[in-house]
This record gives sequence, C-alpha cells and structure tokens, in this order.
Amino acid sequence: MHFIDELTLHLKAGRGGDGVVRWLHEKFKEYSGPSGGDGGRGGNVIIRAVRNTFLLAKYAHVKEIFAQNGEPGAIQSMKGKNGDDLILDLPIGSVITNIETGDIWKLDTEGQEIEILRGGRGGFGNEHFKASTNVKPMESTPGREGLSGDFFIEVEIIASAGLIGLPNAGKTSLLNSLTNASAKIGAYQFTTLEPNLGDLYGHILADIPGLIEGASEGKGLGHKFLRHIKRTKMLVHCISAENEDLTATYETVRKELAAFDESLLEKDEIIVVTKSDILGLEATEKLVKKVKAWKGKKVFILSIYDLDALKKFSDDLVKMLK
Ligand SMILES: Nc1nc2c(ncn2[C@@H]2O[C@H](COP(=O)(O)OP(=O)(O)OP(=O)(O)O)[C@@H](O)[C@H]2O)c(=O)[nH]1
Ligand SMILES: [Mg+2]
Repeated sequence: MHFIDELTLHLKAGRGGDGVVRWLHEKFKEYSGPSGGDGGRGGNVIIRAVRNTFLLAKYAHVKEIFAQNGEPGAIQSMKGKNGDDLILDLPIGSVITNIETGDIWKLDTEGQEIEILRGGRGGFGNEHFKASTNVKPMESTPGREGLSGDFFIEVEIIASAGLIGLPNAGKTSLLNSLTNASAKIGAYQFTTLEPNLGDLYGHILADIPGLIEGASEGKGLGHKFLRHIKRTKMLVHCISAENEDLTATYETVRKELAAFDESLLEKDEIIVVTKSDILGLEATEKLVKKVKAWKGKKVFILSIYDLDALKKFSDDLVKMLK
C-alpha cells in the first residue's frame, strides 16, 4: 500500500454574511422601523482525527479548501444562516502546522476535533443600530473575512511495528511475505523510496526505506522516514545473513536511530536475520551466536523461501504485538 505522508493545503474559514438595511412595512406608515437582520457567521475550519492512514491521498490534487460563507441577514430581523464548518478528516498521527504563524496541532486520538481557523463574524443589520436617538438607522456593517492560511500537514504513521535495516536487507520482501502488501522489491539499494504498509491480522507493519551510515547527515535517502517509527510499539530490525559482520551492521543502524532520536533506542526491538538460505541455516546460526550485542533480544532467523519459519515468525509477532 502506497501512501502520501505530507502535503500543503490552503484553508480558509467562511466570511461572515453582511448585515442588511430593511424596513418594516405597515399599512399607512412609510417607515415602521428598521428590520434588517444580522449576517450569519462564516464556517470554521475544524480538523478531525480518523482511523485511516491513507487519507492524505484524498487531498493530493487539492490546493485549497474553503468553509462555507455565512448568509446575509434578511427582512424582519432575520439573522442569516451560519456557514457550515469545514471538517477536514485527517489520519490519527497527523501534525498540522500553520506555515505563517508556526502554530502546531497534533491529532492523537480517534474522533478528536480542533478548530484551527475561526469563521468571520456576521455584520450587523440596521435593526442593531436602533436607538431613541436613531429611529431610522441607515447603517449596516459587512461580514468579516474568515481567517485563512497555508498549512503543512504530515502524518506520523502509528504502526504497530516498523521494519528497519540497511538497504537490501530484505525488509520489503518480509513485509510482502507476512502481509497483504505487494510492494516493490529489488536486488539493489533504495528500492523503497516511500514507506510501505501492510496489515498483519489487524496490526499495521511499516516498511521504511533503508538506512545507511550517515543517513542522519542526509546520505542515501536521509532519515526523515524514521518519524514513521517514532510511535510504533516495536522495531523489527532486519539484517541480511550476507553481511559478514552482523554486529557492525547492527551498530550502524542503531547509530543512525540514535542520531535521529535517542528515544528510538529504548523501543522494544527484535532481530530478524534474513536470507538464511544463502549461507544455509547452520552457518547462519553460527554467525548469529557470535553476536553479543543482542543479549536479551529475541532473534529470528528467516528466509522468505522457508515458509515454516515465516509462519512461526508471523504467529510470534502477532503475539508480541497484542
Ligand atoms: N535469497 C534470498 N533473497 C532475498 C530474501 N529476501 C529478500 N531477498 C532479495 O534481496 C533483495 C532486496 O530485497 P528487498 O526486500 O527489496 O530489500 P529492502 O530491505 O526492502 O531494500 P531497500 O528497499 O532498498 O531498503 C531482493 O533481490 C530480494 O529478492 C531471502 O530470504 N532470500
Ligand atoms: Mg524495501
């Protein structure tokens, strides 16, 4: 599953409806008094968190969205109808920044609603200006403009587990083998350019682009994708058995994690040594035994061609994510 994780949108709250000048008409009287109603309020812009990680794609070709304007007042002191609020549904895990003001909002819980732009107030009709000194008020005021702004929206996926590792470690292959995903796999580095997601019995697995040494300084594809694993319950660290020094490979990725955010090191982590078919199971097990850095961590040895091992891993992973 491919998804969009950032986007810029121009949002505008509705303009208030104008107040109007109207008169009561009674028989045989030229003026029975002012009766122009106030304008309605313009619609507010409200963001709402929904459980749909892929939602941003819906706005991919949209540049701006407006809330409805308020309606003008009417005769007999009738207030104009308020404009409908614009409710913008965004995935849980969205971070919304007002580019001009720098204000930031985060959507964390399903159903959460936040007003980010206030609609313009409706104008006053002439009835509003009625006073003993002003029995024939001719004035009314226009509705005010609604607030508007450019917003940067980014989604930090709240996946259950994140697949991390060097490029070519077999992360995407593992995602495809475990879930309904059918993401692109390649015998070269940086096949994955955008995160892929898959569903493992209701648990979302996020496969992110490979990390290399120096990713934190922008090498390779950089490491901004790591934001997608900031909120995962667990890291699934994939290391190919093709690497002669598993410890060094492991440490390289851990270093990049730390450079992005130290707290990533505190996350639960399991190790998956991939491509065990290349060396053979026994030789791979020998390599794994040499690694001291994994003490206390669960280590799985897998190959996408070993269906029994995959099935067992899938069952164990589901249990761990519960
Ligand atoms: N022999 C063997 N090859 C595998 C296995 N898993 C993946 N591969 C191969 O390894 C290569 C890289 O696989 P990917 O799944 O694209 O690796 P990745 O970690 O997602 O790579 P990036 O997206 O570049 O970070 C592909 O040629 C896969 O066919 C495995 O279990 N055994
Ligand atoms: Mg990949």
